Amino acid sequence: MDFEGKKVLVIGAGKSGVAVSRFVAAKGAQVVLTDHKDDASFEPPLSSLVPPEVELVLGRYPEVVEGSFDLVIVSPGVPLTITPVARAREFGIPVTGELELAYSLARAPIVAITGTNGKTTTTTLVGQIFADAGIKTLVAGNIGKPLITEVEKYGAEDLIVLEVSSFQLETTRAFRPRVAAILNITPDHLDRHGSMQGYVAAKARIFANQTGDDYTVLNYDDLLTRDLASLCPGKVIFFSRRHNLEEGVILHNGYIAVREKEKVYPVLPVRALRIPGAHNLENALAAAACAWVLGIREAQMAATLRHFSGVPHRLEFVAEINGVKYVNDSKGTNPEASIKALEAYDQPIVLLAGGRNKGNDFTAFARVVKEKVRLLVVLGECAREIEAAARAAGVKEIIRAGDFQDAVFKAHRAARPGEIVLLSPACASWDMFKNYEERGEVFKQLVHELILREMAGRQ
Ligand code: UMA
Repeated sequence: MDFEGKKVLVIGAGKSGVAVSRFVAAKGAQVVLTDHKDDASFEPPLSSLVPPEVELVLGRYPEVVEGSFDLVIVSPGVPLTITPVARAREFGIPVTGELELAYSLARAPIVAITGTNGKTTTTTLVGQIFADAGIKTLVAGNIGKPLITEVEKYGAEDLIVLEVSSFQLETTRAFRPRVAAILNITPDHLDRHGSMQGYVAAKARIFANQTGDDYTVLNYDDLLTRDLASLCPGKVIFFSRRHNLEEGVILHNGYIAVREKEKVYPVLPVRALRIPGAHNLENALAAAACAWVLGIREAQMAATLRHFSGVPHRLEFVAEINGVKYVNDSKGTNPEASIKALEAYDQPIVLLAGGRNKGNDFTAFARVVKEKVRLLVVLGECAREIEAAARAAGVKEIIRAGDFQDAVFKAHRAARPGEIVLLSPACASWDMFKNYEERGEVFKQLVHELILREMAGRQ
């Protein structure tokens, strides 16, 4: 693609928009980067992130008229219904996304992973399997690193493992991964996609351009995902936690195993996995399927699966103090995510929950708390709301914390050997922290402080 002298409008000045603006500007395009937020909302200032030749139009969108731009690149979080996109389409100006643009420059084969839940863990795991197998591997996409930033550094012998979202898939045209995986589909982002049908259709774009030489990995246990098999142009590889499929990645005599009709290749005992919970087992099965179709053998996969301990802030094991395990699930920013976290454990839990409610209802969450939690420590802006929901569900042991440190220390004092102290707030962090990452980091620091105190106490 020749960008020299081309007029390019980039909409949305987040990670994706900044990366793509820098890229096309470096290729000689005249770039306008626009965002509906004004200049003061950007920290650090946008001017420090993009070269001076990128024109910034902030707090409003520039007018799009015939001939004003040669190309419009829309950030994933920007709905395609906004005026400048509609105008561009009216005037026949091509509209694309960062993923599609980066894809057109990719020389390495791509493994692309989507799904409502588990994308980040599975993408990280697949990337790790290939990296451990000695293949130069780029892990990028929705995971937080726009593909465009490094796509050109990877050649035909290397591999790209991409987390892709329904938002990114909406603007794809030619995107054709060698392996496409859909982990599961449950209602999400329906405000953007209009309906469940729209959401599934966006997800299905991941395999739309595949051919018979490519592979599509699908979750057999998830009916919506299973049913997509009939639409796949590529070879379908199912994974299943519940069914003993004749072909696919399954559970066999307590092992994760690849089955090809009567041949079964055991990979690793399920109990050797370090990532907890049924949903993580599905992530591991999916990862094994992606690796297998590209020639990774059982022993190589097992070596990675055995050591993989997940991604930061998601059921992240922090430490064990006096027989109590501390787990950071700061990424649990909504009730559904925290329900999954609670369901991942069989041991009694001391749960730290609360923060800023993003408009969610805590009733279903409170029911799972009743079942799984021995002691609930509530904190943050919506502490009372969570407490009320928990009491209504019959939870008796609840304590309120003054601040975040108080919550961690109270949990520590109350926890008994064999229990898990779990930070999974079911809320956003913004009442106390910049983001969930910061909240998780502070949790880990406090746990380490507790370890030091325990050690000092023993001396
Ligand atoms: N904006 C507008 N107009 C709008 C909407 C947004 O100008 O109508 C502006 C916002 O003011 C903001 C910018 O657009 O400044 C944000 O763009 P963005 O939402 O696309 O966010 P990025 O920072 O570019 O991050 C995106 C992905 N975000 C979304 O899809 C919402 C990141 O995924 C991804 O890591 C990053 O590109 C790199 O590829 C995050 C995400 O939440 C993790 N993804 C969703 C999910 O996983 O469920 C889809």
